[in-house]
Amino acid sequence: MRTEQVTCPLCEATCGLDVTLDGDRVTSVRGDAADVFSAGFICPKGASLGALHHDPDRLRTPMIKRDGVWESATWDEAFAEISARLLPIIAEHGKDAVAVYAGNPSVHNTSTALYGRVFFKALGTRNFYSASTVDQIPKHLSSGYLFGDPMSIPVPDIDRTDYLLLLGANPLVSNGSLMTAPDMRGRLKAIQARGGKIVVLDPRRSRTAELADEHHAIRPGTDALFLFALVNTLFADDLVTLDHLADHVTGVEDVRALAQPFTPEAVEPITGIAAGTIRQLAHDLAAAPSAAVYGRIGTCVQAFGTLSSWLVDVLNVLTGNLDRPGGAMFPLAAAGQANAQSGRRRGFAHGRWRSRVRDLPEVMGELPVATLADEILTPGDGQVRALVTVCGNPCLSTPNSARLADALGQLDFMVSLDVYLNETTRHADVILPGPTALERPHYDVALYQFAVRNVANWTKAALPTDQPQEWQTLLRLTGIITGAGTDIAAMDDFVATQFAARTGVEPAADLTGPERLIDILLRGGPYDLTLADLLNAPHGIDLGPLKPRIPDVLATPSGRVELAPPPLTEDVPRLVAELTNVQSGQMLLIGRRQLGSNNSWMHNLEPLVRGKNRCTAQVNPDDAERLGLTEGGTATVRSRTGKIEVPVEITDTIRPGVISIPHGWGHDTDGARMAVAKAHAGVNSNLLADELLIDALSGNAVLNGIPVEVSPG
Ligand SMILES: Nc1nc2c(c(=O)[nH]1)N[C@H]1C(S)=C(S)[C@@H](COP(=O)(O)OP(=O)(O)OC[C@H]3O[C@@H](n4cnc5c(=O)[nH]c(N)nc54)[C@H](O)[C@@H]3O)O[C@H]1N2
Ligand SMILES: Nc1nc2c(c(=O)[nH]1)N[C@H]1C(S)=C(S)[C@@H](COP(=O)(O)OP(=O)(O)OC[C@H]3O[C@@H](n4cnc5c(=O)[nH]c(N)nc54)[C@H](O)[C@@H]3O)O[C@H]1N2
Ligand code: SF4
Ligand SMILES: [Mo]
Repeated sequence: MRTEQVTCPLCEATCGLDVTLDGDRVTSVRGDAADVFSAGFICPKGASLGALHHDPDRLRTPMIKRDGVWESATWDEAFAEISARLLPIIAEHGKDAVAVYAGNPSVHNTSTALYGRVFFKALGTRNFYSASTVDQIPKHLSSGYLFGDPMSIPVPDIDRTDYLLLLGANPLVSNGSLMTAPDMRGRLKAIQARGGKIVVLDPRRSRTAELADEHHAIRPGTDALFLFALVNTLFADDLVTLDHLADHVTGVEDVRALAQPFTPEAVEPITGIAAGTIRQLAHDLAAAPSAAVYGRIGTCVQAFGTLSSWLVDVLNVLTGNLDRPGGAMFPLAAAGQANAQSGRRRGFAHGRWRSRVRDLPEVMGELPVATLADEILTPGDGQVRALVTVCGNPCLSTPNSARLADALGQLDFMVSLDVYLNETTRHADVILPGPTALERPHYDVALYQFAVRNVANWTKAALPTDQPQEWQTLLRLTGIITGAGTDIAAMDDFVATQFAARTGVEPAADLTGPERLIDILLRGGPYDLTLADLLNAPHGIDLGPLKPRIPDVLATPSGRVELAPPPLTEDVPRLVAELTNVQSGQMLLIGRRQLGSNNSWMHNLEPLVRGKNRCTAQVNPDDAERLGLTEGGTATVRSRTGKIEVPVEITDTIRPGVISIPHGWGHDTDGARMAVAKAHAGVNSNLLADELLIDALSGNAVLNGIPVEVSPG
């Protein structure tokens, strides 16, 4: 029996776990009490890492589909198949004929986070898609223009703040997002214990709203109006205090002018938040010794996702809370912090190219996944004919998923790097599995860039594996595309040389793979750490609380926070038009996250699905009565794109006029191989999400506030 320390890669919280092994069997997974960041915290998903590792349905060998029948294959056979089928498509139709979809776990996986882009660069396709456009791309877009770098996303300094205003986030269930912070309950309760206040804006009384000091049930999709009314009040009541930011901000007067139409009275009937409440919140925010405004997925996956994301930081600036302890601050990770690299380009632009069919803008080199099906289904020059998915399940995660599934069925070729034969990978011709979290080293190169404390933690592989690591698979694929062949070591040396050139340090002679790259990033990073330092610290290294980083962090053309950048403010007239939109009483669909779910992919683990069916439609008692819905009965929910039947749960935790169905369910598809998930199938709420509803600025999908018709039966 032995116990290994493993950083959990499942969500953004980066908890340190103690994994106890008896030979190659996992006997227990517990929170690591000595972890410098998580101090013993664990959630049900982390506790299921053993079940995931031992899941008999998890793929352990490559799979090739021939004449519709899946066969286990060797790695060489799988790569030969890919070479034989992908290269002719590129030769005949060009690089853009191959699309990529990178899913959420690709960011949580050191191999794919570091080597994915090597492969994607080799592919050179403009048809790059990811889960970011059903998630946080609006926040990257607003940050790119405000601060000059789309990775410069301020996080609430939650451990020191006196006032936290949360919109569209439920960190007690999600464990935080764009805010890496294990044990949210502990951290939120600590705010209250030191006399601080938590306010939640959410159409549902979520767990976080239950704990908060105030909850206001906002109408879905109206956050930008609410936030603008706070801005309006700050100006009207002379509450704007830039303080230490005074010399570092431009555009304040432009914002004042733009905020004019959005009085609390004007937004009240649309947001459902009383004008008096809005005024009070603005005064509380301004009066708090320190405060942070934080918006997450509820504010992003809506029609005004970018404006909401922008206004969150406008409020942080206008109250003098940006970049100061207890406010919203810029982390400084030990490795790979994008906005700390030397020789950065100044300025940011999106829309450098546009999608072929719907003319949607590129943001950070990617196109909106809401238009992936269009690009596959619409004939003509530049049509997508092949797809590579990396850790993604877009058939459950993206809008109008029935149409996307149809589109995937029409591809000439599809490869999936994935660990399950599921709703998406069933459409593939080749599936390449990767090792589990216990069989690979890990360093959270992406999420530490959003941590509320600067920390660094390296995980050694707890168990050996005879499968290739995913970085090796990605380099093999790179070799196929570039013609460089099968010499992975040589390609890896080349990658390391490039990393070294960027950071100005020599690659270590005795390391390879992610170990070598992380070592380079650490040594070239702000704390002069080495991989050896982290290997000597299995519970992590605490690098202290966040420190102010303005002006150095700013990369805008002016070198200041550009508070009213035209590419964002050009969208304000669309929001002004909302002020006169007549409210129809239409039911609006929103989602909700659940402790035992991880988007779509952990429902094959018995410990996470046992108990009553969680895939229910929550409705308010008033709506239930009006619509004739009964507790435990069935509701038929229709939108422009589809129709689903789902069990009804009547609860006053949800605002009237709103119906909530969690996403990531719907595991009854033929051709998937996930026995437990199939027995707890639920329904796919993204059959109802309309791919035509997007945030105009970013192309991000609208997944909350979807107009639906609801009827019994
Ligand atoms: N309606 C609605 N839809 C939503 C959302 C919502 O709130 N409402 N949320 C959106 C958000 S925020 C996100 S991030 C997306 C997520 O969208 P996706 O990333 O497309 O979906 P996931 O469910 O995370 O699927 C992850 C896939 O990766 C595979 N996988 C897991 N671990 C590994 C690994 O180590 N290696 C490899 N190769 N594969 C692995 C799993 O088997 C699964 O196929 O969903 C979005 N969709
Ligand atoms: N257990 C669990 N944890 C997860 C995940 C998971 O699937 N399960 N997924 C992970 C991923 S990929 C992400 S991106 C994060 C997301 O992390 P969070 O953003 O904290 O996610 P949610 O729990 O979906 O919280 C969103 C909240 O927004 C509310 N909401 C919906 N529409 C609106 C609106 O228009 N306005 C406002 N103000 N609120 C609205 C919803 O009711 C919900 O309570 O969670 C991560 N953590
Ligand atoms: S909160 Fe996130 S990181 Fe922590 S154990 Fe749960 S899934 Fe893992
Ligand atoms: Mo996400």
